Amino acid sequence: MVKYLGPGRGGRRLVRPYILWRNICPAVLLCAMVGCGSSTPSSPVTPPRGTADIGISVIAKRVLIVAHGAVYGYRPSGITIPAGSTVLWTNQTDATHTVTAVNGSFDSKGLDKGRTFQKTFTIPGTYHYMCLFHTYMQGTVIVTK
Ligand SMILES: [Cu+2]
Repeated sequence: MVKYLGPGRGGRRLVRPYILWRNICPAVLLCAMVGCGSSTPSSPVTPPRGTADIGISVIAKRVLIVAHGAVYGYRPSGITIPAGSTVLWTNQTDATHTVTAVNGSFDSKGLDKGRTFQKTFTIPGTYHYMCLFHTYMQGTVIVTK
């Protein structure tokens, strides 16, 4: 399933973790995790390591997850970036949030206070995203050519 991704770096980021998990799965999951049922693990996909940052040092846009009293939101909630740009979300609230694409193309998983999530957008289009824990939290990334 190798589709055209262009010369961008986004493709490599997607492939590497997948290959790692394929190598680790038989040894770790079957031996260490008892009764895991061989289902795909969800939380370890986005480890809080800095390895993903090595090739992507330029953050084109920063989005903060903020609280207005008991109401949370992304600020700014709408951004426009050229293709190939990286967006960094930072959770500044005490609550856990996610940055989850409505079309399923990305998902930060749970971000605790102070945690960040970054995504490089290589394909132009409009990406609506939301928080799985507070579905009224919604944002949009418009990626231009
Ligand atoms: Cu939330």
